[in-house]
Amino acid sequence: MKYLVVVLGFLMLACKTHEEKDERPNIVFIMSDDHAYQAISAYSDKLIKTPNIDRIASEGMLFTNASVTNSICAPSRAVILTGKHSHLNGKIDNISKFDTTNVTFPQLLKKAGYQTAMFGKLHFGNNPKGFDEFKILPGQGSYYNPDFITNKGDTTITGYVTDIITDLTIDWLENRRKKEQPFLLMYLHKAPHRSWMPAERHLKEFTQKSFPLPQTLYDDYKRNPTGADFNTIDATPEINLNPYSTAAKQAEMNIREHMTLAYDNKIDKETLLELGISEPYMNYSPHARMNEQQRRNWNEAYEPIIEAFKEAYPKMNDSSLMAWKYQRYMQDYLGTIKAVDENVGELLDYLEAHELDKNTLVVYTSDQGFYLGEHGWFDKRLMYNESFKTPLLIKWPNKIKPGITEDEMVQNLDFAQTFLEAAGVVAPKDMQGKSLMPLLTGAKKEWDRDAVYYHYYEYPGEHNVKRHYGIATKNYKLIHFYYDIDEWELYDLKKDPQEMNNVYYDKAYQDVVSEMKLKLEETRIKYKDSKKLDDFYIESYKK
Ligand code: SGN
Ligand code: CA
Repeated sequence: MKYLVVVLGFLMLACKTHEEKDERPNIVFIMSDDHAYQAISAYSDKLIKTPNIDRIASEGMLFTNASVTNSICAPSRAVILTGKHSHLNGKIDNISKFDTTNVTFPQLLKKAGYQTAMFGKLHFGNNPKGFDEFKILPGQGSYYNPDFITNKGDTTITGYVTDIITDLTIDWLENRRKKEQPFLLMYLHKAPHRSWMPAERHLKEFTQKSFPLPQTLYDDYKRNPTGADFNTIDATPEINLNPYSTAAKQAEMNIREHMTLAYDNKIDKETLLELGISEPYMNYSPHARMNEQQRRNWNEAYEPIIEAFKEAYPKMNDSSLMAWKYQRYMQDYLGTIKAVDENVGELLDYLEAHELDKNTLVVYTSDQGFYLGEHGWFDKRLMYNESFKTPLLIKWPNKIKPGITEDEMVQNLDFAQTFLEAAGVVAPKDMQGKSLMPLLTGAKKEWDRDAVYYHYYEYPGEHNVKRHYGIATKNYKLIHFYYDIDEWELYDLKKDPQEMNNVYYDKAYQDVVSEMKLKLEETRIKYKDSKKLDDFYIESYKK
C-alpha cells in the first residue's frame, strides 16, 4: 500500500511537470539575402546542389508560388516583421527610415513568453525591437572580417560572414538559450548579396565551373506586338506602338551593360586600364577588409582569371562579353551559396543533435528572388517572376507531412500571422497577411486566396527600375508602371512563363484585361493602397 502511494505520488508529480512544460513550438527563421529559387536544388539542380537547404523541403513543404510584396531588401524585412504592406508600414524603399512604432511579431512573441534572438543582416538603419539578444551587420555588412552591432556595443569578427553568423547563432543556442522558454531565432545571412564574395575554401572550386546560359540571356525587351502582328490587336488610338517594355528596357541591371568588371567580376583596375576600359567603381578592391592570408588565397584563385581575361578581351564582341560576365557572375554568386548551404546544414544538425528539431518550425526563405541572367539581368525589384517569387521551404515535424509541394500563392506578408498562430498568440487585426497554418497542417480547404498584390517604389534610384504595382493570379499577371510613364503589361503565365509577350493589347485578351483590372482595383482597396498614397510616397521620396 505504502509502495502504491509513493508510485501514485510520483505519477502525479510527473503529470504536473508535463502540464507546466511550455509546449509551444520554437521558430527558426532562416533568411538569406537575394537567394534566387533557381539556385536551390529542391527547385532546380541546373546550377547548384544545396543538399542541406533541400532537407527542409524533403522533411517538410516546398512552396513553388511564394512571392514578395515589394522586391527589395529592407522593405521585404519590414513586411515580414509587421505583416503589413509597405504602404502601411511606411518602409517603402531601402532609403526611408523604418518607423519603430510599428508593432512587429517578435515583440508580440516576446511579450507572450518567447525568448527571442536575431543574428545577421537586418538592414534597417536602426536596431530591432523585441529581441533579448541581437548581433547584426551594419547596413549591407561585409563578407570578410565583418563588423557587428550588438546589444552590448560594436565589434569586428575575423573570418567569413556566413560562418560567423552561424557561430553566433549556435553559441546563443548552446550558452544562452533558456530551456524553459520556447524561442524565436532569426538567422539572417548576408550572402548571396552583391558583390558576391565566396569563402576562401570555395574560391578555386567555383571559379573553375561553367553554367548553362539562360534562354532569355539576350532578351532585347521587345514585349509588344508590332508591324504585321499589330493587326491581331485592337487598334484603338491609345494603343502604345512602342514595341518595347519601357520599364524593362530602361532598367539598369543588364549583365553586359551594367555589371562592372572591377566590382562584380573582380578584374583589377590595372588590368582594366591596360585594356583601355573605363567604368564605374574602378577603385574598388575586394582586398579592402582582408588579412594577408585571405588576400593570398583570394589572389591564387582570381589571378588566373584576370590573366585569361587579358588574353580574351580584345577578341570579345558584345555577345561573348555577355556570356563571359554571366559565367563570372554565376561562379561568385553560387560560390557564396555553397557556404550558406553548408552552414544551414550545421544549424539543422545542431538542432537535431540537441533534440530541438522535434518541436521546431524551421523556415528557409530569401528577402526576395533574383535574376540569374534571365532577361539578361542581375538584381531584382521588378514584378517579373524571378524577383517577384522567392524561395520558401518549411518543416515542422508532426505538423507538416514530409515531401509536399505546395503551389498556392503565399507571400512574405503571411509570416507574422503564421508564427503568431503557431505560438497561440492572437494577431493584431490590422495585419494584412494570412496565416499559412491551413496549408501547413493539411486543411487546404480553408485557403481561399486567388490573387496577390505587389508595389515597388524606389525610383528614381539605383538600377533605374520604374515604380509599379500589380496583381498576380495563378494564370495571369497585370502590371501598371507609373510616375514618369503610364504603361500596362499583362502576361499569360501558363502560356508564357518567361513573360516575353505583353498581351495587354491583344484582342483575344480584352476580357482578361477587364477582369484583372477590376481585381487589381478591388485588391488595392482591400489592402488600403490608393492613388493618394502613390502620390504621398512620390512626394516624400523627393525630400
Ligand atoms: C546595393 C547594390 C545594388 C542592390 C542594392 C539593394 N549595389 O546598393 O545592386 O540592388 O544594394 O539590395 S552595390 O554596389 O552596393 O553592391 S538589397 O538586397 O539590399 O535591397
Ligand atoms: Ca535582398
